[in-house]
Amino acid sequence: MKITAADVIVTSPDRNFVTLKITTDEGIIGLGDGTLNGRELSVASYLRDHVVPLLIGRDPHRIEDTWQFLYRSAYWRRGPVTMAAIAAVDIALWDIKAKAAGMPLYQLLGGASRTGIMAYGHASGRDLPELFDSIRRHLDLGFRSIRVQTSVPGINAVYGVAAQPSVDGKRYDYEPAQRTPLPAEEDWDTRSYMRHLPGVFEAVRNEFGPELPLLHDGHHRMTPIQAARLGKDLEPYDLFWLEDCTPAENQEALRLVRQHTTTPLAIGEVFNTVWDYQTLIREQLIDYVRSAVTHTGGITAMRKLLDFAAQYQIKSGIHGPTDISPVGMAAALHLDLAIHNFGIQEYMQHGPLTNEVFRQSFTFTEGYLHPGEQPGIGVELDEEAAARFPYQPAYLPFNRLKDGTVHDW
Ligand code: EZ4
Ligand code: CO
Repeated sequence: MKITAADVIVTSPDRNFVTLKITTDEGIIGLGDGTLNGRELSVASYLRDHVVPLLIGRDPHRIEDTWQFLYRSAYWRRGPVTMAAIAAVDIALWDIKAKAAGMPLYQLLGGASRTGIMAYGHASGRDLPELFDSIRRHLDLGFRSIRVQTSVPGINAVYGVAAQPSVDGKRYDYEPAQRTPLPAEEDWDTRSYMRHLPGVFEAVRNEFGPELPLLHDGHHRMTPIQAARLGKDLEPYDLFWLEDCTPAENQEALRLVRQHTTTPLAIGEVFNTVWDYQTLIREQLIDYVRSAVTHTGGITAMRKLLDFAAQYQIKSGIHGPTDISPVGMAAALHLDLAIHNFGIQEYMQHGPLTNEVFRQSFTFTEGYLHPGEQPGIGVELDEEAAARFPYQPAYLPFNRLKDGTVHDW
């Protein structure tokens, strides 16, 4: 088999997505996701200008060789743009191989290790009644694990809170990137947040009982000692995980956090290679790996990363926000089903326009996702529908403290 064409499709149904479509001389087509929120056109250019010409004529079955070739021949290693582009190629090649085999991808990864994939949804509220309603809505949708994000008194806009006003009028939790010409400015105060959060978890536990797995995303905003303190303060509420408590390019910081708290820690949605986890995994400083298949070099690299993590009893918690396209989401589900050290899968649910452009075989039943039995990864792209939604500039917001200092968002 030979690759005869590779096309980059940028579409913006509910938000921007970058999709790579690889065509072969045997008529088999593979899809890959290279979406990088707020920097989509960089990946599109990397693919179109620098990768597509290298793919024409190659044997699509040589996935490992193609991965190594794209990684090593670039000379400039790692980085979110490069690794999202490599992921797009890798996912598309696995899609082709599984279609050629006539099997859903998870069969090629060793077959199913479980019957369903436990997913968590995003509940949030500006106050407790709104938060409780949101949790109940998620329980009604079938979710059996729930992430809890809340507004904080004195702060106007907090990451992850759905109902707060956004600049472009869209629901905020659903898509934090806003279609604005410049990034929206938000405000932040870590001490107010740390004072407010434990009481919210206490109220949620009192209302919903001890059983329900609860998660929380700190979104990179604390210093190591603040994170240690928050982890301790949240221990009575038995979190499934505390995510991104510190900006984790400083891997050593997690040693301090770890010494002080037994709250499980999840890190890595902004990482793009196994090297970003070297200290975190070897020293067992985290409990869950948060990488997205789309941002960490695809199935090939994620499988190796998660096998490495498994040696240390660290589990998967693959990133699944709406800025991962249905193609990247489906790729994650095949991996989730196959690996032994599966932990949980984030599932934010795409909007109706996205589902019109990307036809999907995966299912969500009573809290469990399943990638389906269609050969390949199980996603088809409706190119006519995609063409109706051209790219729209959009930025993630950023934070300033009360004195004007830029802070991690
Ligand atoms: O803010 O993917 O856990 N999920 C998250 C996401 C990220 C977005 C950024 O593009 O932190 O909602
Ligand atoms: Co996160």
